[in-house]
Amino acid sequence: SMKGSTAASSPFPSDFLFGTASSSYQFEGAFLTDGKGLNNWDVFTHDKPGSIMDGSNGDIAVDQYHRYPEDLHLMKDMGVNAYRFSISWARILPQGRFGNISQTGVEHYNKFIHALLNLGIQPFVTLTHYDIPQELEERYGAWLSPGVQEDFKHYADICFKSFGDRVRYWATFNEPNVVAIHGYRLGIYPPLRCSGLYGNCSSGDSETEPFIAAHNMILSHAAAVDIYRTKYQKTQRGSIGIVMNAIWYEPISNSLEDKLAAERAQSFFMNWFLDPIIHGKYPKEVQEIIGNDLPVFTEYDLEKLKSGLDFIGINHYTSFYAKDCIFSTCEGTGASKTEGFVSRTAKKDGIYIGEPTEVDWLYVYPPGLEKTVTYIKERYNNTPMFITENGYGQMEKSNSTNDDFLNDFKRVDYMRRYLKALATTIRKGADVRGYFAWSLLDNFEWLYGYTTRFGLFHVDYANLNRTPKLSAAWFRHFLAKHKAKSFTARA
Ligand code: GBH
Repeated sequence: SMKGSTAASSPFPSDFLFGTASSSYQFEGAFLTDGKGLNNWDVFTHDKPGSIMDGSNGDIAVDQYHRYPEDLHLMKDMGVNAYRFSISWARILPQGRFGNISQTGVEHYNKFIHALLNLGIQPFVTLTHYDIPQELEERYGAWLSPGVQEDFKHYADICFKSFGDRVRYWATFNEPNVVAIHGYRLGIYPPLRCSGLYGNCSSGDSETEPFIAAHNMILSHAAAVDIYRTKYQKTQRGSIGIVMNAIWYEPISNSLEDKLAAERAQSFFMNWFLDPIIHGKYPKEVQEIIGNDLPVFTEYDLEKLKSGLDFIGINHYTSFYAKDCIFSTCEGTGASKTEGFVSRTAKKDGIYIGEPTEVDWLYVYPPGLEKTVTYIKERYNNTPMFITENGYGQMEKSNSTNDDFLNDFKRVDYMRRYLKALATTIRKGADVRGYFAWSLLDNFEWLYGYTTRFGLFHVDYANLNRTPKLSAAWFRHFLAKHKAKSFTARA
């Protein structure tokens, strides 16, 4: 039998955070309400509605800006003890550091945080989840310029000062790896920069700009952590980390070449950010392959990077196979230098890595969660981790009815199996401290608009009514069982 626990006890520690995750642009709506400035996603969705599957935008989204009291009660009833959300930078600083703080913006989040704490729900706050003030793009090209580090530091400082007495968990970025790749290599997220075989952008350079943007994001993270450590952490006693998108890459064969390819896939996707922040340097493979196109950290930068982080946030949904494209040819897959000469596929010998879903990038492979956590645990010396997102999406069809969505037994099955895999890694010693389901509600799913639903609660877009799906009831039951068991374990 297991050390320190009984058969009846929960594998999740009693202070484990269980919640749902969200982001400002996908949830809030309230487009220009109370002095909010324009952000990059406002401008993108308004200028290029054809880029979004249903031509929609986040102007109203699910109106959480106004409807949060109802949403907090849904959470409370479900029995969660934490909520992950992001602050809209342009609501706090409509013009970045080139204008004033919006007091109404600050007040909104004060009320919001207060309401969460009143219900015993811990705020887990992300500073930027893809959306940034448009002003920064227009002034100097945002992430492409070192000037952005000053802006991010200024913004972070205001957030720590305004909310830090009540916030225990801060994440600097949500998925900076996705921003760098989608915004500067593929050119499909703002600021839509790319070149060559990657897309048909009018400007950008897919081979160099992703690395410049990433470099400035890494240094912006470091600047924010540095200011938290020097000015706030001693008195506020919170922790600060970063949230990465983490895909499990399974070598497509047992060959050494494919094993190395899977390792390179991690280095070009995740370690690209975590290595500099935790180990003070870019991964060896990235240095070797990108060479002179990889920006270099100065002595001053290296000093700042020593601030590191307190936890790693992991957004994990899916797994893929990785195939080597250095020693073998990968014709037609576009797996070039910029992604480390790895090609990613969902199938091996005609069989999917996990059950495909209605979402074209999402395959159900629960062992991928355990393998990802173990990989991060080993590479980063068991730094505390949170599963900051995990979830299952379903597509709206022309003949869909609300009932098709409410009876979401496939989402229940997904969550049950992924949580079981998480329990296994925790039993084996991984220091994972929380799990956030993506998402509380159906919401604005970026390029997929409102056509893809990830919520535990269904949103009827005709009236914004929220209705629990089977998964909400299941999660509630799961949490009650966990609480009972952790109580037994402590008793
Ligand atoms: C997360 O991104 C986001 O943090 C969250 O805002 C979002 O709503 C949620 O997932 C659900 O999508 O290039 O083949 O990967 C997950 C990472 C990155 C997955 C973009 C979908 C596009 C297809 N996402 N990706 S692919």
